[in-house]
Amino acid sequence: MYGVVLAAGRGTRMRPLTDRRPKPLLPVGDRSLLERVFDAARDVVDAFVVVTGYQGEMIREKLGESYRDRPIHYVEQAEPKGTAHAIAQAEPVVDDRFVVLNGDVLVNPSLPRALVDAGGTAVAATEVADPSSYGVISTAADGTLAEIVEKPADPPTNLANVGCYAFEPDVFEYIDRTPESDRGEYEITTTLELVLDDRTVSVARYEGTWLDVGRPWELLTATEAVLADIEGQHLAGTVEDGVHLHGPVVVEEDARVRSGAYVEGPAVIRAGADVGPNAYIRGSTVVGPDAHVGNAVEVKNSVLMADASVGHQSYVGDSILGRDVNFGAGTNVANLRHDGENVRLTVKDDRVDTGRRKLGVIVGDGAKTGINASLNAGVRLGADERVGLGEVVTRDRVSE
Ligand code: TTP
Repeated sequence: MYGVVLAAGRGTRMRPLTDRRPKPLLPVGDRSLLERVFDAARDVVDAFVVVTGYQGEMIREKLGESYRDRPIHYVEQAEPKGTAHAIAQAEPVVDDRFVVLNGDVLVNPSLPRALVDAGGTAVAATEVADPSSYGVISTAADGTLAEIVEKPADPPTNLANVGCYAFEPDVFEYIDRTPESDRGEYEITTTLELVLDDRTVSVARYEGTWLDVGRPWELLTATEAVLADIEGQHLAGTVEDGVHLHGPVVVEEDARVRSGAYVEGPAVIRAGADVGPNAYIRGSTVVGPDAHVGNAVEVKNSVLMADASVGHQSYVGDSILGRDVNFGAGTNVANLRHDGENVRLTVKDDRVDTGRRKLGVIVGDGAKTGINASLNAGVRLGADERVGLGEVVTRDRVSE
């Protein structure tokens, strides 16, 4: 069976982290989101079809021709005209029943399995506390799909559409007949309405992890979820005498944790990273490949991508630092508002409640701060942005 993975979106809500990479290549723990989607589907899938678009060449370069013995076919969606349009690009490759997964979700292998077992055309559904921001699924008396209503004010059920499906090859004929939606996209949920006119659609119930990684803080949530599954300590790199390791900690090959460092897991120090001396790393933190955390730096619940560097006597909390970010000595991140309210972040021009009391900064690749810079909670810095020495940054610096 083929697994079609949708990876063509622009990822605008994730900016600035998606300025220089497609969203599915964002790192979650020790591998990319896309590789985690592959891992979830690998049991039921013989080969993958990846629909690429925005910065698709990076995906081809990074993943190559196969993933853990499963061949990868790439197809191109020239414009992100919607999920149905994306799936249509797979038509030349797939010739049998297939599953569809988004390239930006964190799910367990039981999800693709449930779709396969459901038979025929199937949509995955999971119970959520507040379904009003999702596509909400109603079922008929026999448990098959009755209707999907997008973001209803008064949700008829608690079942959210996970956005993962199984299709018969005739879905391509239905996609051909799918009209444009109000927001100008060809959406697979509209296609499903056409299928429903002719036959039943199964609802595959799913109860495991389902994290849609669409906005910056959701990358922290996904990282927390993945790191929570680490058991024990795995120390392939160098851990100098006088380092204190507590809880689940991974130190990959060629990484070095210097004397006096105090690491409270879950934490992953990736290959080639250099931490300390006397650094304090608190969970859930990933210090990316070849990243550097200097003397007397505290990093808490944060993601440092490859080659990021945090200079001595800095504090980084609940933050994401892109590739090659450089924080000058004494850079301090605020991650809590004085009024104790949730931190808000700008997502596509809207100020959005992140649901987090603690959130620091989101920093695009290559950005740099001078010594003693102060960055307020919920600030985004664009790729290559420069913050001067001693500067206080209270507003986003991202060109939209
Ligand atoms: P979205 O998250 O709706 O879109 P996006 O990834 O472009 O992000 P944003 O809204 O922030 O710009 O897409 C859901 C999934 O479908 C995601 O995995 C990307 C994929 N997709 C395509 O492959 N092609 C498309 O035309 C669209 C709209 C989405």
